[in-house]
Amino acid sequence: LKLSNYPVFHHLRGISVIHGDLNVLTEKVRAYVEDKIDLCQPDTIHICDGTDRENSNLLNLLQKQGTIVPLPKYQNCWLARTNPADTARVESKTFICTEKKSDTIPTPEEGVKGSLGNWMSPEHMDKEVIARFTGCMKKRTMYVIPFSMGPVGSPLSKIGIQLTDSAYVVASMRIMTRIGQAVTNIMDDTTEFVKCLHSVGTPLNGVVENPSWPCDPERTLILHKPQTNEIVSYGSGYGGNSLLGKKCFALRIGSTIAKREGWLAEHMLILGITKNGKKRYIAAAFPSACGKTNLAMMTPTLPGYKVECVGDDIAWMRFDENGQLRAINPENGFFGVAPGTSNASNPIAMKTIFKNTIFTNVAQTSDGGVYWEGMENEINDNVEITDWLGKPWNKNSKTPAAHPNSRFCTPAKQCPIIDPLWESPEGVPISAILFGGRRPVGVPLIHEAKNWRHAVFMGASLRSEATAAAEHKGKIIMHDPFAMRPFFGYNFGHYLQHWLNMEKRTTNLPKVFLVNWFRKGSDGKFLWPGFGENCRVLDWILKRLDNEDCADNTPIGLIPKKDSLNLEGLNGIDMSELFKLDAEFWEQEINAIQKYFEEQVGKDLPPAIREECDKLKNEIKNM
Ligand code: GTP
Ligand code: SPV
Ligand code: MN
Repeated sequence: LKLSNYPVFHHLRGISVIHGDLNVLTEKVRAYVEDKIDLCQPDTIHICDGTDRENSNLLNLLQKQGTIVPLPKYQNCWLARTNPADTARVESKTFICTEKKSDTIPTPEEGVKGSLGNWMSPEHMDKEVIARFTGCMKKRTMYVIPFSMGPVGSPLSKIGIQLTDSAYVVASMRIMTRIGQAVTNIMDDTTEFVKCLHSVGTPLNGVVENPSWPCDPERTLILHKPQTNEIVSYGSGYGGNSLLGKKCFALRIGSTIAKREGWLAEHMLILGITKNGKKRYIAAAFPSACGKTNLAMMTPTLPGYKVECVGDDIAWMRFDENGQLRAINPENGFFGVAPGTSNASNPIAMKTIFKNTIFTNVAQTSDGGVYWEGMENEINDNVEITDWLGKPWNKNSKTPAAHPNSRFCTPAKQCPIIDPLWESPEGVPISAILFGGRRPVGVPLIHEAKNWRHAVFMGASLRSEATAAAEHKGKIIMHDPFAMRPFFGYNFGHYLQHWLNMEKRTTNLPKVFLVNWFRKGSDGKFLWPGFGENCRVLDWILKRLDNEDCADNTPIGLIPKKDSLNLEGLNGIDMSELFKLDAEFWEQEINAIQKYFEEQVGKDLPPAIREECDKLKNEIKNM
């Protein structure tokens, strides 16, 4: 296997560099790599250059190892099947490491188990790291991935160096971030970078059960040390645990940097919407698997509207010198939920994902394509289907064909409606922020925050049905403040104060709304058609941005005045059910939120949020 045209006589700590040029690494990067070579003891080193040729060599290698299979129905598409024990983020094994516990998580009430993140001491972290990483890359290659979150060289971008023993991770990072020469070219000895160490690991007994997808689920651990901008992830190859630029860097470490530097790192999509030639940008925070990718790529059903996509998962936002909030998407690709994606629900995604894409844990068709729940009308009746576990599957099977958290990993630039400014170094101007979640009961289709404090309270109170994106079982309603619960890099109480402080940075705050596409009727069916029809809700938001008098005040916020939500051409919408405000429901809701704040955030809860809570409680009494 000829891996490169680089000479093979370079060594680092006595280990051969089999690909790439050592000289592109700065002193600081080299010192970091050497330190981790001593710890992990790889057989060989591969310094990623990001070239097409490197990529096709890695894909060949992965195919030879049986990690991926080609999907000949499409162009340069691949299917990876993970170990069935390694299919989602593991929140219970994800920790933030700080000297003081209270820097990481609020102190819960006595006898209450904290649910706003996990803390570990740095000493404990060092012990756990040594136990897992010592010699963990023996007989393996250590890949060195220089990467940029955000357009290379943008003042808002940040650089990372990920070390990993997984070629799948390299191929995926190449799609999700900007990697290689473009990044090393702009680095010098003063360049700061986030240190990201990853190994898929080997179980303690030394037996790798599934050699095509090595992992160590029993000892999986994902650690973050904000003080030194360091991430260490062991035991899992699944995206959210292994593509360290994404949740670990862009959100957890990112939010701690953002706190220090006065900006926001959020679990938000960014979209541009044009109506009658006037364009606005909107950011929206929904919990995992709750509709960000779908909204970011929406095809509006109303004539005269155009939606363009800047990003589908993460926004880095700051107020510029004119007090305008600006956002960049730090990512370079979409790591999107596959099930439910179809030409009916998300035709734009369908036009994006059938070239240069790595699919993970979807089902496979006998004509060399993919299949998942929701694609029933997209495949030939005569094809045979193999499920994500590699077993024959048919429509009568009792288990799903694709894992509910199966994903596509696809380049953003392939999206036919990618926004012309999606790589703009200064970011796009944000006019509105949306929060949302899966609320089958009680929460109306849309309501608007009364002011900034109320908006922060709204984000803090966000709740949603659990999804397959993490290890939670069943469809319980979980608190998921700001859709960030799994991704806070520091104490949530301090995070709330940081958001409240934004009021001091500008006189031009974005308007804030809460949407719920998921309310159900007594028949158990969704009351709102969703997807492309969500443009009707965006249309109402645009009217509010233009200060149109189209909202009525209610105890929970502003809702559309009668007939102000454009329902033209849409039949059978039960508006009274969609917007019904039930006093009993809201009393329970505010009590649950108050209990959550008192138990989980306690003395770290900013007084302004406690006041908002009391205010709402009083207003609900008059409902
Ligand atoms: P992460 O990538 O996990 O952060 O999730 P995401 O928020 O990007 O989720 P995504 O857009 O992929 O949505 C996942 C699920 O929500 C899919 O099953 C979709 O079919 C469903 N969904 C998205 N939008 C709507 C909608 O407007 N109505 C309904 N009923 N379902 C929706
Ligand atoms: C999420 O779970 O919110 C995702 C997918 O966007 S992952 O990158 O795996 O976390
Ligand atoms: Mn996400």
